[in-house]
Amino acid sequence: MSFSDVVGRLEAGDSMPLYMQLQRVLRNAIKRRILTQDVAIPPERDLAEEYAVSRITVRKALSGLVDEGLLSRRRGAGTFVTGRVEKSFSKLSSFSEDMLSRGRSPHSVWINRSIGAVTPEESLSLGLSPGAAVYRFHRIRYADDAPMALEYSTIPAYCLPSLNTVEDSLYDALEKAGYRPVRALQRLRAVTFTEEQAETLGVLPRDAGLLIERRGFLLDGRAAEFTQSYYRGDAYDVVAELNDAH
Ligand code: 16G
Repeated sequence: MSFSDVVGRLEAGDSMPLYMQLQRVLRNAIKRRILTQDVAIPPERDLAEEYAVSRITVRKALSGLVDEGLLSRRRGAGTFVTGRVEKSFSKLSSFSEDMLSRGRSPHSVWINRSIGAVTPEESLSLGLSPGAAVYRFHRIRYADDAPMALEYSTIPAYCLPSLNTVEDSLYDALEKAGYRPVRALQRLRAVTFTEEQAETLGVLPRDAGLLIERRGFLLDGRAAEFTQSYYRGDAYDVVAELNDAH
């Protein structure tokens, strides 16, 4: 059986550009789990022949899916299905650590970073008195070139020496300052992305997302972070290991 027998063919008479048609076929196969994590995509030359399109069309289709995070390129080995990220719900790890442990390269784009007085909502979440100073870090989080999450963190000012100490990783900065949380409470909620959020994450408005709110604490019980992370619902499975309570 050939690749296109399994994955699907292009429809004759479709007016959409060929690279988009090919992307649709591959995207659907990934969504329907016909193509699963770590499956290799055939070489460009073979795909071009099989779908009777040019190699440029194949290259453009695959690059777009790499940008979306559905495929990833491994140097010297080819192009593979990325699969969904399995995120542990019970580990106090950071986004950077989660990605590095999967061999993916994390980076962030800053939406905003500022210092200000705590809002009433934050003061409840963090147990701070009204007027206390906090840092706010708003970021788009990427794995390789794919946007994965939007993250809004509020950190009490006593946890960091200054705004600029946070570079790639918030937890690295907190650890260096001696204020990395050692315990956390998390809440998970289903959300639909607003138009603006969807555009930032490269998904469609009203697509499903996962909101995880983490309140992190220090050994002495003081709060160290309140973070709202909006994860792409199409890219994440949230997992937890459970043990018999008896
Ligand atoms: C994770 C945490 C978030 C933390 C961030 C730090 C969850 C649900 N949230 O996204 O609370 O602020 O990692 O990541 O896991 P960083 O050290 O890479 O900046």
